[in-house]
Amino acid sequence: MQLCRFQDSSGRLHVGLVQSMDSVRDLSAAGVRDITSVLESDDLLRDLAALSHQDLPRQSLSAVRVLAPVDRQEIWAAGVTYLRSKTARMEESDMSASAYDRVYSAERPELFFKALPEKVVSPGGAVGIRRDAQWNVPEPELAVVVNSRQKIVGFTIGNDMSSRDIEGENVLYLPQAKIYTGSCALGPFITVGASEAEARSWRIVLAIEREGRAVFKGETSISQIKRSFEELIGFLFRSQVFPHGAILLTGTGIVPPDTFSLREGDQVRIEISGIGVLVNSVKSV
Ligand code: DO4
Ligand code: MG
Repeated sequence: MQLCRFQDSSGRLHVGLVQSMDSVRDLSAAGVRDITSVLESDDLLRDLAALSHQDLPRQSLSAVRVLAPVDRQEIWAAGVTYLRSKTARMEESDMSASAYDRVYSAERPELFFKALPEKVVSPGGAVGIRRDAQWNVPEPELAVVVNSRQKIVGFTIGNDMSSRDIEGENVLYLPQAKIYTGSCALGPFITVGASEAEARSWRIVLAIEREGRAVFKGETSISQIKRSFEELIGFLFRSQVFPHGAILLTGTGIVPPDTFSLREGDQVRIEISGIGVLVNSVKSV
């Protein structure tokens, strides 16, 4: 089952249950206020099954604007969870190489704050590349959706946009490399009811187009993530509460060659087999 947020032609916001690739049932017609209230349910699958049996209005997905599936959750990210990410970061920076090397095998993972819900870019929107950076890349990542009781309730697609030259210059610049206008996209749907083992069997594919031509394509398997999702979430919730839950991007395992940087007008397409496809254009910010 998949959940989404969407806006109708009059601008009203709805929560939807995706029925098929082209239609969605309007859960707002059954009184569902927001994504958070659904994810906070004591029995999410039971509630969604009951809602799916109600005669709720349907909308064609092509007739609505699908929004990032987040309303009140903080967005966080884990880093250096794939061997590929560790190697790339060690190559990008003399100064921070040992920090990346050590965090890959340390007990405590790298976790950083990424975005407020209102700053997240929706499917079809434009992600940002910083004007003061020369080396900008998308980071296609599985995003784990967690409720306030630390329960993993779903999975969506995340793009942890990053400025690698700023990050590589000094590890203390990481927040500037990672958190700026348009630096996080999420969507299109939250897949609920999948186990961690199932999510680990999914593949993630990144394709970047420039003026209609493919300029990069790469793929990996979620199974290459070194740490379990429970472990990452366990650290995120240590000494911290998330009253509305949280979304955790789980790190990237696809890194374009060092000669590649995004340009304004590029199109970034991220596909995760159990979720769908997140497409965004790129603009300078
Ligand atoms: O510390 C650098 C960021 C790592 C990251 O975002 C990733 O591995 O995905
Ligand atoms: Mg990342």
